[in-house]
Amino acid sequence: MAYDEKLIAALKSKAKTLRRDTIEMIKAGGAGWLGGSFSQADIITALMFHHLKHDPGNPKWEERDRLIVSKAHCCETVYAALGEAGYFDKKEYRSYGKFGAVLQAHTERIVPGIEYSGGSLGQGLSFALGEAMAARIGRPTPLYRVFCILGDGECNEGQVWEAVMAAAHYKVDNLVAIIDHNKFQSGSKVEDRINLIPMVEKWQTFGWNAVEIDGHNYTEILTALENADKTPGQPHAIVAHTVKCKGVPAFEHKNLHFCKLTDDMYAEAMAVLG
Ligand SMILES: Cc1ncc(C[n+]2csc(CCOP(=O)(O)OP(=O)(O)O)c2C)c(N)n1
Repeated sequence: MAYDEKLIAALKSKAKTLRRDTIEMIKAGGAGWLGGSFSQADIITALMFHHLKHDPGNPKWEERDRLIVSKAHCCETVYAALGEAGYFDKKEYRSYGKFGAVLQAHTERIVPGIEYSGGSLGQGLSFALGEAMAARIGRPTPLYRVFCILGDGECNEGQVWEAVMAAAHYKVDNLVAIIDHNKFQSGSKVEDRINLIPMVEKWQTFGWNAVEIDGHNYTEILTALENADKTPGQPHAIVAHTVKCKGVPAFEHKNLHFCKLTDDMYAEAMAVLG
């Protein structure tokens, strides 16, 4: 599908802002989830600033699409998107991770716009499935769509595959799972743990309409999201190939999972994002 160049340029610019604000939060908090926040930044941007139906002035609007970030440790780019969209004042970034602050190091529903309090991996897809099924009760068409971002390492955890089976069985077609396939989890490569690669075939075998894309290419992200809307009768999985730490070349492909930000790293990042 072809998209307006101005739209793509605007989304790229937003993603740069999200990555820059993520760095500012991690600097303020002393440490943070750099790698997985940066790998999902383009997906979050495409959802929040183009695809989702939502209203920052009315975060609890009943008809809003739900964004469930199951890899809830990667909170900084989510906060950055919400702050940028106007859900809360960006000055909250300065207290990120501090005792008593609203913005903590895993997403919590206390924050306007956050749908899911997480931290224990492997549970968000079940939560998302419940939300998606609720949107269908007593209605010919669902009241809203539900998007769930999972980590690839997370797919080793918890209830992920129970939710996958149930969603296919009940043909929950207003549910879209997006797997941030950055090939790393906390301490190692995903393939060196319980290997789920190749990933897309597994979701297909379980009955999902599953595709794989480049998770940093906006044309591919937007096309996959639109195609999900046009394909009824099955839940949808988008396996997004991403790069951990994408956005600052010196960091890319490194497993900066939960890390401190040295002054040198801050300067390196700001030279690209500032
Ligand atoms: C149930 C559970 N087990 C272990 C952890 C510790 N943990 C935090 S992040 C992480 C790795 C997650 O890897 P992935 O889902 O690939 O995330 P990403 O690389 O995108 O940050 C682990 C194991 C956890 N939060 N929850």
